[in-house]
Amino acid sequence: MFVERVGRLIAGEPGPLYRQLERKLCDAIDARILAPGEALPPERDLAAAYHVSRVTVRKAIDGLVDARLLTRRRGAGTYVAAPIEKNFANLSSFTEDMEGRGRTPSSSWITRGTGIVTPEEALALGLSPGSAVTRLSRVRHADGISMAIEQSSIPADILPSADAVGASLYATLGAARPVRVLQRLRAVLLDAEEIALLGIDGPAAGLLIERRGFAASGRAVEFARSLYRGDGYDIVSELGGS
Ligand code: 16G
Repeated sequence: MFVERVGRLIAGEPGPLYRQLERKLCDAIDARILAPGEALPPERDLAAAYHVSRVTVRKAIDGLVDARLLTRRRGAGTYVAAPIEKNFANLSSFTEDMEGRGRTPSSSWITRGTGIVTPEEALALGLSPGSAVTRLSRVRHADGISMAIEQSSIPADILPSADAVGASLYATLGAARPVRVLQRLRAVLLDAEEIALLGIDGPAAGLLIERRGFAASGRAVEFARSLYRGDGYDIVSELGGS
């Protein structure tokens, strides 16, 4: 059925077979015959269905993974890419962002706890040395797919324990959540630990956002490092307008 949807390869057409297969898949993705998020059949099934070698299938898929039209999930196969459109200039939480796009957010904890501020946290949060902060470190998922690694430090008098945080940090902070942020963004190459936490194949690029969030009172309430996977997001912004 897959071959009927995507189209057959034409014998005798010039150029390598993998290019022809790559083009067919690309056209089917463009025309939404293959839907965002849809799983491709395993390589061996595609090779059998198209009467080509697995090497040919792999080369065609590699080209489309490089072009970000397909994504490979370790141990789970190949999927049509479904990047999240994110406006990094807004103040929404990860949970709100995902729910607004009809995706189901979830998180897995890496670490959480309360400790004494590091000099960097003290500076970012305007705290005196020796003050306590609560730290959370989470892998964030959309529909079970890893999207980002997020680390947040919150003054402990605002969030005494990370155990109070359920699905959403900002929901827990309530009226103390940030309403203004200062942030810097930078492209990074993910290290081996980050690749393992996200469960993706390396080498991979990411977008690192460092944020200081201020509550309505003007107080710095969050110092956060969010590492977004490069193939998971399209950055969008609206400029000008009335
Ligand atoms: C966003 C924030 C992050 C915050 C999180 C709270 C950026 C770059 N980062 O991901 O600083 O901790 O939302 O999400 O926007 P939550 O309420 O779902 O836990």
